[in-house]
Amino acid sequence: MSVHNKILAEQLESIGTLLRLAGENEFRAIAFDKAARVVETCDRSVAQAVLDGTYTSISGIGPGIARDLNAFITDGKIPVLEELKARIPAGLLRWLDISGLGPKRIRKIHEELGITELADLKAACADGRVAAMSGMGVKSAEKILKSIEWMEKFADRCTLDEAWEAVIPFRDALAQLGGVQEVEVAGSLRRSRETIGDLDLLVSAEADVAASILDTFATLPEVTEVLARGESKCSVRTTAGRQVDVRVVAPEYFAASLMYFTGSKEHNVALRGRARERGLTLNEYGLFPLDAQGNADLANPMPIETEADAYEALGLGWIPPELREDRGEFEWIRTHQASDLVDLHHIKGILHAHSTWSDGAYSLEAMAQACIDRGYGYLGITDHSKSAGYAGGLSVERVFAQWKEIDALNDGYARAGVDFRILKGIESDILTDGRLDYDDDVLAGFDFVIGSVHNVLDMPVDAMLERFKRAVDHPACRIIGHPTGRLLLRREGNAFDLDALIDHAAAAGVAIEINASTWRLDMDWKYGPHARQVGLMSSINPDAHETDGLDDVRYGVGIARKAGFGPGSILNTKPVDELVAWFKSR
Ligand code: DGT
Ligand code: CA
Ligand code: CA
Ligand code: ZN
Repeated sequence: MSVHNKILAEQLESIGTLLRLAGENEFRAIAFDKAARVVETCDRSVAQAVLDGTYTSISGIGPGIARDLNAFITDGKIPVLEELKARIPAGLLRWLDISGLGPKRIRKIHEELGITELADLKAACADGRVAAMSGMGVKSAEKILKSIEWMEKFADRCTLDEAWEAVIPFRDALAQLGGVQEVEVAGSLRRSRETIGDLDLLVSAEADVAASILDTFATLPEVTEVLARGESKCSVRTTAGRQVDVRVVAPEYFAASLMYFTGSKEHNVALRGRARERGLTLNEYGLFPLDAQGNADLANPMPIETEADAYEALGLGWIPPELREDRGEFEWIRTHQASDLVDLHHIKGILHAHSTWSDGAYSLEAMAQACIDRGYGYLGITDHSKSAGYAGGLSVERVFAQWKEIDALNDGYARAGVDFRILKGIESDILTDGRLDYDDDVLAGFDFVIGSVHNVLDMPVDAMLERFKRAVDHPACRIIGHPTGRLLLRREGNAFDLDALIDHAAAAGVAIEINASTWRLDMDWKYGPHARQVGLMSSINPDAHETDGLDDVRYGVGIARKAGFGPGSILNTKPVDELVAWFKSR
């Protein structure tokens, strides 16, 4: 139970910072700063002193600070800090990461300009509002803007598509080098997490070529900085701001290493536990028996040539990387196998896409052609509904006009013998009271309706749940779009009880999409086990606003696999006739 002094000092420092950000008494903030410095420079364990009461002999730590530290040591949380975090808008807390902008100036800008989001601060720096404030000026505004851009570029996490884009040149370059037997992406990217920190690559090669492989790696054109270099590993920063870690391991260790560096840490901990139960020990080099003294018998490794061998030796089937989060996969694999999960080749068509009829960049015909080119059998076009004025939402007249165009295009496909169909869909706003955006007779004319919340996202959670439930109860509603409204790395979604909505939707026979846009990936995969338990249908929807956006389906598939969904739970694995029958079945 020993918490390092530095960690305690950081907690106290945070309290001081947040007190200033909240506009509290400056002397109180100073007291926490001082205590932080005392703790950091103390030459004995402050945690120990707090626990055994001897802290009274450390000057600068009074009973109040001791109580706070004790709370952190025993509970991991300090009430005053939690209270401050809850009280200060989340947007402002992000501003603290802007280098060169302290809590006092943040507070001043926040109060004078009435803004809390990073994007708003950026705008205010760009349009002169920050520069016009007393004590700021053009130079300060420019500096803040630079820092924000820097922070965004080098933010320590990125979206899935950005991560793949960053890692592919490295993977492909490594694969071509002499002596390289295999290259695999490991880490969170292999697990298809919704956001990615650093990128992990694993190379199988003999030790004598490791140095030359790493030399090439470190000098690839995408590298701007070498962060660390060792005999068998190297970390670099890419020109796009991503960190890439590569490790070279001997072929005989590759399978065990791949398992280890795929993670997650939690999954690995559970695996090591299973190994121990079987008198074995698992590490990044392999699986070894334990001798009578409980030490690893490194001279006698278990034969592990593939990940599947290792899982088998631990009494398990091969667990797909997406499931390796220690969230039920060890149970799952007892009654399932990897091939039970939905895969990209199961996807038969596209639902949820936009055209120039509303805010899309391509004509309906071009979007349909892009689907045909990708081998899909249908496109359920879902432009925005009439209330979405900002996104060119369709008036009733324009809905009818679009239907005409759809009929004409479908006639054309039929005449030309193209096995493809456009379905008449709409992404209907769910109004604040839960109504859909057209009269019932108009809604009944669509092949399917997606109900999405696009405004007043911050309503109280109970009201938000009711709003969604009412939309689900409308007989025309077939799919709920991006339920929480989150934008990854940008804004939190509404924290209403999504499990309750899942129950409600499953009972009503309404699907909840997995929005495959890498900014959304909403609903989140963590709801998968509950959704499967109650028989919810989902749909992997690209929400494409341009033809390239259709390819986001692959990220949605990764998230659906993480959620544990099989093809039978995903609407757009159905051929068009079955799908249309499902839409009509309500
Ligand atoms: P990220 O990078 O935050 O998106 O998440 P991961 O899971 O890629 O984490 P990362 O890059 O720190 O580590 C890659 C994998 O290595 C991780 O999933 C599990 C494995 N691993 C196991 N133990 C350790 C450890 O003590 N340190 C590190 N760095 N990795 C470990
Ligand atoms: Ca990583
Ligand atoms: Ca890493
Ligand atoms: Zn939407």
